[in-house]
Amino acid sequence: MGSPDIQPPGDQLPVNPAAAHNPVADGFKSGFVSIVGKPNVGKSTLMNQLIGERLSIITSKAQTTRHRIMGILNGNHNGQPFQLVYSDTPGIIQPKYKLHESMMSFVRGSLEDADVILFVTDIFERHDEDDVIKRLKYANVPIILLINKIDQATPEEVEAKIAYWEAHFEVGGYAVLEEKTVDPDIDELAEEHELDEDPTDEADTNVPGESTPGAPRKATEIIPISALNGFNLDRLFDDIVRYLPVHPPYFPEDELTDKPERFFASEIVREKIFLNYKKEVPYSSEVIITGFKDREDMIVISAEILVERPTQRAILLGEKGNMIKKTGIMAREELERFFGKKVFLETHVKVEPDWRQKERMLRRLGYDE
Ligand SMILES: Nc1nc2c(ncn2[C@@H]2O[C@H](COP(=O)(O)OP(=O)(O)OP(=O)(O)O)[C@@H](O)[C@H]2O)c(=O)[nH]1
Ligand SMILES: [Mg+2]
Repeated sequence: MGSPDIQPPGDQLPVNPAAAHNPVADGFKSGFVSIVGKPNVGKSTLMNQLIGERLSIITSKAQTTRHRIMGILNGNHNGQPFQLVYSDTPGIIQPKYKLHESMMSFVRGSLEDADVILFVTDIFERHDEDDVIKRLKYANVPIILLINKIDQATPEEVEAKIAYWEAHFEVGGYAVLEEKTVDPDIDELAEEHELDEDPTDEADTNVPGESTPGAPRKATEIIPISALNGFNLDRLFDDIVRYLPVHPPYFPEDELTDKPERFFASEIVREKIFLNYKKEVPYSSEVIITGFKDREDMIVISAEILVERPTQRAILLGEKGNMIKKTGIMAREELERFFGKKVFLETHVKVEPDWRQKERMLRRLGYDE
């Protein structure tokens, strides 16, 4: 997951200087930084780079992230003690399943909490970000517009994209628009187009982008970045800390994330499914950790993989179980890196028809906010 220099959670936590003195009196800064945008633009890659940990899974397929995942960073920037609470979020799409509705509610929650918004765009993306812009409409906090993946672009292409955004998203300072709130009916406002690569979705995609009527479009600035190579992330970090409000820390200094170890175990197995299977199989799969025993010598993990149809189960298993075996080995290796410990992983594949549409099932899988 993410950058190669990742250590198990907790190993690299910087010391929180606030612990030593009164955080408020010292002008301690703390706040929520929400990373939003279309699917596949590099949100998870960016969060992992910004916190220096592989918290979020990353694949080349759209809709990899299904949850809001917080990554917490404590530190001291040029004498300024801070705690940053990043939120990686699912890419914004037009919901087709109850699963998608939950995913979009995670985006909404993260925008409601945000003190700073990172609006991530992809240098090669067609101009269809209007549904993201609609969600930013009522955000009364600094918005930093990021043009990602510029490692693949020429300077001219970067200039052209900056000019495009300057024409389509007002830049400079940030306006106090209204009360900091998100439109409760925002889902109904969402555009009909999306960047959805799930082939089981029947909707037509990418209805040509129309302009958003009456939406205030203000960004504090536009920064071209490469989340993958770390280009311009220092500059971005300076700005994030600058815009953070003075506030005591929200989380204890030794907390790295809001999610438990089991969550990361299930995400790692899911990532390997996204990497090893094509078409609808990754999108129809979900992973439940049914057992997690942290023993002295190793962690023993049992994972149940849900699919929607018997044919998908057959694909997941592969001939003589060779595909699930390969996936299991890849997952185990990654789990051992992540937890810094030997792992024994057993997997079961189970058919759960239409789990993406079943509210009770989704609740059990953690898709409620
Ligand atoms: N060349 C290049 N590729 C990048 C960069 N950032 C991300 N990627 C790639 O883009 C793909 C998607 O990255 P993710 O971080 O999973 O994107 P995401 O926005 O979190 O995607 P969803 O979770 O599906 O919404 C992966 O193949 C990444 O390696 C970048 O700066 N440069
Ligand atoms: Mg992601």
